[in-house]
Amino acid sequence: MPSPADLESIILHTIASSGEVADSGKLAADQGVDHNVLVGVIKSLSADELISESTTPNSKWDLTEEGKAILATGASPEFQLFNAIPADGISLNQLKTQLGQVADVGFRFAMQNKWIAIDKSSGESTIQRKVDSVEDKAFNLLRDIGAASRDLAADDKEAIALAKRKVANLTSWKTFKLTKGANFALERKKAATDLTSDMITKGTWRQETFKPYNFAALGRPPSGGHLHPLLKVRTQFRKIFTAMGFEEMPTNNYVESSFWNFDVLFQPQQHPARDAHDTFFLLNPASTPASSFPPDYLQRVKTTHESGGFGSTGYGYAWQEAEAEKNLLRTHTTAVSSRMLYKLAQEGFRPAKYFSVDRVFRNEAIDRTHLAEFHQIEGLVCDHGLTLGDLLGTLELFFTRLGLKKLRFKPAYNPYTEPSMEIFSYSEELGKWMEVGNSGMFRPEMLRPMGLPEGVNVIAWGLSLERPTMILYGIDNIRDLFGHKVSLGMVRKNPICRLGL
Ligand code: FB9
Repeated sequence: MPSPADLESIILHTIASSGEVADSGKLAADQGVDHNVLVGVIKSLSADELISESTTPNSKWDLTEEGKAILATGASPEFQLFNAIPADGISLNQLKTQLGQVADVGFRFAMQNKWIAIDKSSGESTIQRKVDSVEDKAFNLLRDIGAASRDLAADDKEAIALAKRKVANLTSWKTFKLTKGANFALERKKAATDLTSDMITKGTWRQETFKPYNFAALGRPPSGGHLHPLLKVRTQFRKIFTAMGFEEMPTNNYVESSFWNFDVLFQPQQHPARDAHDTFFLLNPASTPASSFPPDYLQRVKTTHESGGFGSTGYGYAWQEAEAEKNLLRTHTTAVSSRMLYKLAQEGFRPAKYFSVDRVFRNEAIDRTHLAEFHQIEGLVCDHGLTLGDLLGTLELFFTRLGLKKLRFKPAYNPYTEPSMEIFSYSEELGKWMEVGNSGMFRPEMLRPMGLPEGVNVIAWGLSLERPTMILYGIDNIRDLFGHKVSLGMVRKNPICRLGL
């Protein structure tokens, strides 16, 4: 049995010697191979344009089992019925008695052929012959099909009539006529799959045939792979926030202006957090022109810092645009919250619940649990008449979903929230209270200049992604979790406990 490689050579040499392979079906028969195997070789040669193929339609009539049964009786049912009718006629019942189940089929086709008629003149229905003799064409055609002695087209009407009687059927298939292709050769030059440095230095790439890219090819299934624990814990936080009806904020800008990161939060321009010792300022581009900030909003922010408003005395200093223009790596995702709240005010206030989980950057001393960057998690609720009680209740709901039930709150200070609270939870494992976040109500000096309606408040809180992840995965040095010294094996770690209930 020739191999596909043999078949390839047979095809190429046949075309070279006689100009073509007239019919792939005949070639398959001559070689004693299944035509489908030969088609595979044809498609491969054709893909590389060694050969060209044209399609030849083929069809063949065959007998069904029923057709073979009729052939074995020597005559069609209608011919048998016609010959069983005496000169003076006969009833259908008598014919059924004589011919059995052949009578019904024979009656139907003898009537269709107009060989017989029903005579009711004597009161009882008898079947009479309408002609003296008939030719059993159906049987003759069955005999010729069975013997494959007649060349029948696929649309032969008599054969189609037999197919309708389910005594014959048509099989159709394609074969191919093969001729030389654009790249015809007796030997297939294996297409190169890589452009090597050797080809380039020697210039042999000019003679190479390169295998075309198959962009539909599936990628190699990865042998393994693990999500980083931070990403897995981020997904869990996303599920908790989403379940609480919060919408994720767009946080895809690490670089921010001091205006959005500090000034709009009513953080004074002399605040130590705005010093280069705590914040990463950019050298290039060093600033965002103040003209790109909403001018009316900028004026309200300036005035609030200088002389207050909304019951505030402000800070009483000369607010500098140049300071607000300085670009930095955002120190908190509250910069994103400020943009979202401003947008909410400008588009027409509606109650909203937002959250964010993304990287923030602080130019601080690093230690076992702190790097110069971390992932901040922040949640906020903006609505009419929110109170500290709403904040406490929301924090209870949120941290309970983390599995942190016993909470205590400690007054704290943030430049942009008043009141502010540090959040603590009692850890049974550690046997002590641990800080789990910070929170507060955004000040009017932040909210009013945005244009949020009177009476609308915002409760907000934040925590880090690294701290819970390190606890969940039993990692006590943040460098083993995040950064260039992380061992890749770490991503295979399983959590030592679950986040949540
Ligand atoms: O995440 C923190 N601790 C934490 C959180 C969850 C947790 O889960 C348990 C296992 C289940 C365990 C611990 N902290 C906040 C507290 C400390 O880790 C702290 O030392 C480090 N803090 C970071 C800031 O460090 C420079 C964590 C980070 C933090 C702190 C405050 C905010 C965000 C992140 C905030 C805020 C805020 C306040 C008001 C309005 C809007 C945002």
